[in-house]
Amino acid sequence: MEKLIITAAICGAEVTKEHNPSIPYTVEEIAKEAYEAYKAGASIIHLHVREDDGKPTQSKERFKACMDAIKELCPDAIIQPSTGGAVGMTDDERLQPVFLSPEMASLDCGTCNFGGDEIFINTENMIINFSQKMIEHGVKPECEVFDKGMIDMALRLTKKGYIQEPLHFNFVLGVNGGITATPRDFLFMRDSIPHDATFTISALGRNQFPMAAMAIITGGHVRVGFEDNVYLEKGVLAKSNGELVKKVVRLATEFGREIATPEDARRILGLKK
Ligand code: KMH
Ligand code: ZN
Repeated sequence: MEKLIITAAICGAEVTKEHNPSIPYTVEEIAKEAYEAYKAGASIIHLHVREDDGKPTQSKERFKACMDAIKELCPDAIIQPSTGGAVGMTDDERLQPVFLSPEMASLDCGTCNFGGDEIFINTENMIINFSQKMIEHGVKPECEVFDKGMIDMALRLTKKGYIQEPLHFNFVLGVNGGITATPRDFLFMRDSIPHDATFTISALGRNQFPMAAMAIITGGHVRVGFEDNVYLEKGVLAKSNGELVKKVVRLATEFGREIATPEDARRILGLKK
């Protein structure tokens, strides 16, 4: 089996210091959390950024400041900015980090309910536009799929030439409005992507580690981090993203799966640095 790529989603847009005081907001806090995750074994940093007061932003300048600070501490880490941002942001707002030509970025492949009255909007034309901007700037998309229909959307747009291969999917499981974080639904997703595509599992809340184990034993890759889960175990808040990454490394080691370095991850994902 290929080595295991661990992505750390260190910050997200929805969780706050009220959920866990270690959620990073400032440039320094974000760089430190990225470093803790990287040191523990993460090769990809999925990045959202915040204002100093915690408000989510997609500002190009703020992304540049955070990416520069992360690169100082983690010189070879793959930085993957979010183009999802936060619910309610405009397309132009969300697209800003793509213009910094990062190696990767998230590409959300469909609209879904996002809990309460929230709707995370990603129309077909938006996906085409975001993907085209990524192609123009040499950015590999991580196709974020919250439900099976989003895989079909990504495959259809790939066939039409709007999304470039090789495809890499992130199965985001357990969003309040998306597919559940269960082995059955994961296998349905896994069996719906082409054999030569790679995939990562991001499962929300208490399902993060059980589903990480599913990814480890089925040849997938794993995303952990505060964006998806703030607990190390039931009732115990994680002190850092590094603790969450270390737990995945322990699981992978038990199952005999080696951890990918950033260089390994670039090879596995077909990234050209
Ligand atoms: N914050 C969510 C609304 C992504 O990073 O591309 C969207 C999200 C997905 O987190
Ligand atoms: Zn995200």
